[in-house]
Amino acid sequence: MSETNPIWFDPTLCLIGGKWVPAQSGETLPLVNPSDGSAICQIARGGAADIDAAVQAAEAALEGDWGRMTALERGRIITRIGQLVLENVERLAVLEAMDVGKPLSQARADAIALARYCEFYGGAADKVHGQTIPFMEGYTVYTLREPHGVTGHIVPWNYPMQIIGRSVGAALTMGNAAVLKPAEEACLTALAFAHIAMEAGLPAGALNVVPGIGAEAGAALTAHPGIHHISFTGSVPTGILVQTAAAKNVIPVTLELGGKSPQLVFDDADLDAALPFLVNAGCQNAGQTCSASSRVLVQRGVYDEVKRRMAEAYGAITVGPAMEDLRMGPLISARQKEIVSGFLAKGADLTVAAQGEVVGHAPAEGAYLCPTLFADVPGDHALARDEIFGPVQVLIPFDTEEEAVKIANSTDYGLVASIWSRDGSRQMRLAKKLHAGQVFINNYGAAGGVELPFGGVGKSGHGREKGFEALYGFSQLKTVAAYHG
Ligand code: TXE
Repeated sequence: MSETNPIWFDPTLCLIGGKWVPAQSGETLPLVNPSDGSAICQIARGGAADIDAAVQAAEAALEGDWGRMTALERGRIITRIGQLVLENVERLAVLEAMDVGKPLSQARADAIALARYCEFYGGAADKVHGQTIPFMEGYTVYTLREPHGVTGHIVPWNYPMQIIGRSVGAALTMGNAAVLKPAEEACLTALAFAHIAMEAGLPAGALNVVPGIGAEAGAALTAHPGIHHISFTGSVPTGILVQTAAAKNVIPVTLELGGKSPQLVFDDADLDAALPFLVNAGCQNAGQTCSASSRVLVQRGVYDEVKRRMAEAYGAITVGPAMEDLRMGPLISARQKEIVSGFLAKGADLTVAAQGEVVGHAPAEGAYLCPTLFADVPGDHALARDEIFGPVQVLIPFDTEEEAVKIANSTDYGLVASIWSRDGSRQMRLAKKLHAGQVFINNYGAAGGVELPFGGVGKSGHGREKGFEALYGFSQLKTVAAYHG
């Protein structure tokens, strides 16, 4: 690689059993920079043979050094990975900005979050205990937390670093050996992370990375009989395929399938506090966030004011190349732009309250789209119910608390929700009533909190990642009942 090339490793290779090797087919795929449509580099087009080799390498790691390590030793390595990630934040941020199209400062925040996951899980490694269970006279009963074995991780393109941190980080912490299939649209930081992990002393085979197409490498991973657990983040249709494949091998899956997350703004809300969250939760990463708040439900008493202030904020949003670090970058690809444009067309009957602006010098080949705020949207409109996964938010007016809850709970999804109100009783009431895996009161997202269990209900998926809860998900409980008289 040349000195000016930000990719400091050979991106055409897979990591299998501690060695960097090409796909067995010798084939590669192009990675495209969504900011200008240019080719970044080639990546390996992994397939079933590479996945099989990766699973075998993971099995060997479980039989070898990695499987013999104590929790403390694993924790130290994972913490060291976190330290190296922190030392490489800028390099990782540049890769992610180039690959995903997210503004540089958002990519930097993702790299820091990846380090934070490693710190959190590295420190937690020797703090996950079994229990002793009081039982009949003559017995001693206790439980052991054991790894599943080989875990499969299918990661999307929107937050590669954060999703690798929460999923691979937790799986390694519990002593599993991981096979990671990053998204074909964006996999540079997955490869960089693997280089860093090896440098930190992770034993060969504990982490294997096979880039490739979903229907090829991804499907081979989910169907492989040597995989004991799969974590998947992505779309509902692919999640169904993943769960179906896992069912055939009778293995557990964690699915995080996005959402249509609402923010509920009541007449008594602190609007100054709410406004930045209302807009940012919809526009961050160009709306390509699983927990994006694409619906803002506003009580009539403050509806006009919220609409006016959100429209003002939208008018100030500038969109441009990721490296210029404006408020918003391009979408991940021309294909995603087409999907989101299709939704915008479905909103032709709606009122556009405001749009942001794509800077004039943004390359025509980039996947740019103006962020759009729709007002007065009926709760049952397609734009108010379907996941759009782009910079589009809808404003929905409501009169009563009951009506707000009914609209909020009316989609198939249930990932995140927030309540903006000063009424403590209402906060407690609605936190219970809202269908969501996470509810925020007078904030949105709690700054990403790696400590906070995360996952959905309904079509948003099942299982929990992040926090200690993920460590329980990436392990299984063995009960030992000893009779000693
Ligand atoms: O998702 P896919 P895509 C949603 C969002 C977006 C839509 C399409 O609405 O518009 O999905 O995006 C791998 N077996 N989300 O097409 O197909 C694939 O290689 C195994 C929400 O990118 O779900 C990639 O690594 N794996 C979401 C990953 O699955 C397969 C994030 C995600 O791809 C596979 C991304 C198969 N048959 C998209 N087919 C979120 N929850 O944040 C594909 N893959």
